[in-house]
Parts: sequence; structure tokens; C-alpha cells
Amino acid sequence: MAQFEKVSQYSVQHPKPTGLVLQYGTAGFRTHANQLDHIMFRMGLLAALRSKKTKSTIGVMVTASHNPEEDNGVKLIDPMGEMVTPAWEGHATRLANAEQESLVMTLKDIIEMEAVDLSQNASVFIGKDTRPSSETLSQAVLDGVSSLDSHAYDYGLLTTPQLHFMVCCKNTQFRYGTATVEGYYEKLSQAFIQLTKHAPNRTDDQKHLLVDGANGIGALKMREMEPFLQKELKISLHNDGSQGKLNFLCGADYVKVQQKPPEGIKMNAGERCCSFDGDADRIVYYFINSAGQFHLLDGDKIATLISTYLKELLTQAGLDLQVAVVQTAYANGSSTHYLVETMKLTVQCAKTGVKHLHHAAQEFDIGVYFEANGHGTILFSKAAEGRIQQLTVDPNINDEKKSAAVLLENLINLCNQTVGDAISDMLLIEAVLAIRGMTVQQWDAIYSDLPNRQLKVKVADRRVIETTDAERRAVRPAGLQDAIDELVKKYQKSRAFVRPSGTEDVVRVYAEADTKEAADTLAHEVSVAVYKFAGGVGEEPKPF
Ligand code: G16
Repeated sequence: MAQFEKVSQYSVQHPKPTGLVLQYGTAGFRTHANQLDHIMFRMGLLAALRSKKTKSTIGVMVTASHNPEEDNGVKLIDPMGEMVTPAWEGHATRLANAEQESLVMTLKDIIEMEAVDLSQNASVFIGKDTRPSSETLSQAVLDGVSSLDSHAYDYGLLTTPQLHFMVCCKNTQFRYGTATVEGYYEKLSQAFIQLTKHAPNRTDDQKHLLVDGANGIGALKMREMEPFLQKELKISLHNDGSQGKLNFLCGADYVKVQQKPPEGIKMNAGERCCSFDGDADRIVYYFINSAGQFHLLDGDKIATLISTYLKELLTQAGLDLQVAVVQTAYANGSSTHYLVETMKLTVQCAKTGVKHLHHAAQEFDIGVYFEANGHGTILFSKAAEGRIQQLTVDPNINDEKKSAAVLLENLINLCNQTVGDAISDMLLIEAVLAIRGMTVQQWDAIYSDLPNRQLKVKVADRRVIETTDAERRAVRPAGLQDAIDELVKKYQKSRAFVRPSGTEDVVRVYAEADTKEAADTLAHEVSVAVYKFAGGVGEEPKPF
């Protein structure tokens, strides 16, 4: 068939290194950029098939998000703007690992298994982050799409959430918004401006926010968006990519894991600051107090601020909608305790990876999901949106109820419901703080985090670790979990777990306890256990 001849011809220009095996990880394929050309070509092929199968536009984002600049990766976006469905992750892995000579056969297998009608039109939206390698890698995606005679629309530099948004807009015939970057800016900024009208007379200081753009795409897009915000937010942009390296000593992952401010940003005591990650789908906030101490407000604090406010508005509006919060094993014990015991909210624990949290959050009227690393958003069920919308036009309700319903409606418009989005989350947080007249210190004081520490351990093959119970316990290798249990018993209010990363070639270790010293020591001891039981390589981990 002529079509497959074209695939064969094009694929020669994107050869797979013999023997190289890569897995679709937490958020797609991710590794050093020089190993990814064939993967990109093949993900172009797969996106075209997925588009033909779903009769919808599919997204392909070239990014390695929080990883170092030398890495790259690819995220596939399904029709409603969500991460690609797990069955197709399996197809992606098979296609990625097929040796050159069996590529067409594997492609045909997938076509048959999924009953894809090749004569169907296909359309694929492509975006990329600012990594130097993203240019040629996105060209490889285009080649893959074209070799199946499908339409590729290359949008160039975008944040990951912008591409998710545009895919959703396209497939909902623009009901979700206009499928352009300007459409994204307009929708979000209009909602933000409407919300801030409920917080009149803010001073310039209150409108001021320091943003660390991680030297990435988020900084560029924030600059583009600023005029749309009509001075309702005054941003000082740092690490905007004009000098530093992507994610190096800056960005949301650095700030969260190191628990310190990024380089390249000068903070005064009490000033509100936030950091994006490399593709602007995560955000964390922070400030330093008058004694120079650093305070981090991570995804758990964001979920708490937002879910608390939503609950308050629902009560005001007289709506009996259920708000639930979805977290992962990394959620600080204090946050879960506060949400369950004080706020009386339903809290669920999902596996790491927004795809898992997104799925869990869809089960509720309103699902607030955030990973502690600042990746998350809020999902409103269609029924919940309908009831809120109905109240805004109900002539028989009082002003208080109507005002709460209007605020809820604007919050819905401000959320990027397709995926976690640093820009959308930032505007949401800024709006909530402004309306409630809350300082960042007051937000931080809602509850106190238990001291915690995250570490990474290098092992020969991280797949030897298998976990269960939303990654809170290791079932393999034998003996590891028992060792962790013994270590945890030595400390107060303590908890620890280990899991293989799905984005980096490491095992991640998390520990929390009643004091900083205890959390640090426990994390180190658990790292040593991983090193011993799971085949550590290099030097044994040193005390923190
Ligand atoms: C991705 C995922 C996140 C996940 C993070 C780390 O984030 O989208 O859900 O928390 O990787 O995953 P892991 O611990 O498996 O390496 P990003 O921002 O890097 O795309």
C-alpha cells in the first residue's frame, strides 16, 4: 500500500538506534534529546492514527517539562484535552520500541487492533517548549503525521496547558473557548478581571507578584499575556530565558525539592513569589519572612486554599455540590489532616501523574486535584456547571446567592480544566487571595506542613521497585518495605515511601516527620535501604 511505503521512506530519516528501549512514563517519553528523533516521528504516526480513530484533533507537545535542558520528551493529548488514554500509551510504547524493520508491521497491528479507518481525515496540533532540541524534534513529529497523509498544524512555542486548551476548544467546536493562544489569553484574563472586581481598591503592592519563569516557555507566554490582564496583576518576571539555562537552579521543581528560593530573583520579606516549571504546567508559591526564613506554598497549600474557598461559595450559593480533593502519596500529612478533619472534605489518594488524579477527580461534582509539586487543576462536572449557571440567571434568588454563583461561574472560566496549568492556577490563586483580602502569610498559616524531604537514588534498573496502595508501599524487591517500616517506627509523626520515577532515571524517596532533622535523617536512611535492596549504583547515599 502506497501509504505504508511513504511511512517506510520517511522512517529511514528517523532511524531507531538498535536495541534502545524506552517506556511511556508518567507523562510520555522522556530522556536525553539525542535519543528521541525516532520517538517523535513515531508519535507523529500514532497521533495521526488516534485522530483517525477518534475523528478528532489530537495534540503532540514536545517538552521534557521539569527535566534538565539536555533532555526532551513528548506528551500526547486526547480529544478533550486530557492525557492520552492508557490503552494508547501501550501502543505508544510498542511503536516506540519496534525495530526499524518491524515498524510498519507494528503500525498495521495497531491499526487492526483499534479498527482505524485509514481513509478518515486526521488533524494533529503540535506545540513545543523552548529547549534547543525542540525545533528539530517537532519537525520529526510533523514528518510522522505527514507520512500518513494527515494534517499537522504546527503552533510553535506554546506552554503544554495552552496546547491542551486548544485541542479541547477545537474538538468542542469552540464551546470551551477559541482554539488559539489569543483565545486562551482572552478567556482566562476576562474571568480574572471579572473576579478581581469583587476585590476593589487593591494597592499596587497587593497586585504585585514576582514570577520565576524557569527560563522557559512560561516566561515568554506570561509576557504575551500581560496586556490582556489590564494591570489587574503587576508581574515582575525573573528567569525569563534571556540569560540563564532552563530549569537550572530555578523553576517549580527546584524550589519544591530544594525547599529554597530560585537563583535570579531578589525577594523582599513578605513579597508573594511563584515559580513555573519548564513547560508551565506546574506552579509553587513562596515568600521569605522578616527573619529571612523561606516559606513554601506547594500544591497541597494551593488545593487547600481553593477547595476551602469553593466550599464557602457553595454554601453561600446554597448549592449542595460535593467538593473532593485528590492528592498523591507526596501530599503532606498535615494537609490531608486539615482537609479531612477541619474542612470535612472528601480526600482521595491517587498514583503520581496528573492522568491518575484527573481521572479520580472526574468522579465528583467538583474535583480539586493537585500534586504536592504544584501540578493540578479543578474539574467541574457538567451537572455542577449547569446548576451554577442556572443560579446566575434565576430571578428568584437573593443577591448573596447570585453573587456567589457569579463568582463560581468566573472561577470555572478561569480554570484550565484540561490539565494542570501554571498560568491559570496563578490567576486563580491571585483572584482568591484578592477577593478574600488574604496575604500570602495568612494563606500559609492555614496549617503547618510537617517537615519533609525528597531525595533521589540511582539504581541499575529502577523497574525492580514495584509499588501498591497508590505507591505508598513497595511490594518488590523483597525486604525493602520491611526495612522502611522499621526505619519509620524510629520517628514521630513519620511516614516514608519510595517509587521509581516515570520521568527521570532515578528512584524517588519521600520522608516526613515531626522535626526537620528527623525528616532528613529518615529520608537518608530510606535512601540507603533503596541503595542496598534495589541495586544502587555509584556511591552509597551520604547523610543529608
Ligand atoms: C510529570 C507529571 C507529574 C509528575 C512529575 C514527576 O510532571 O506530569 O504528574 O508528578 O512528572 O513524575 P515522576 O515522579 O514519575 O518523575 P512534568 O511537569 O515533569 O511533566
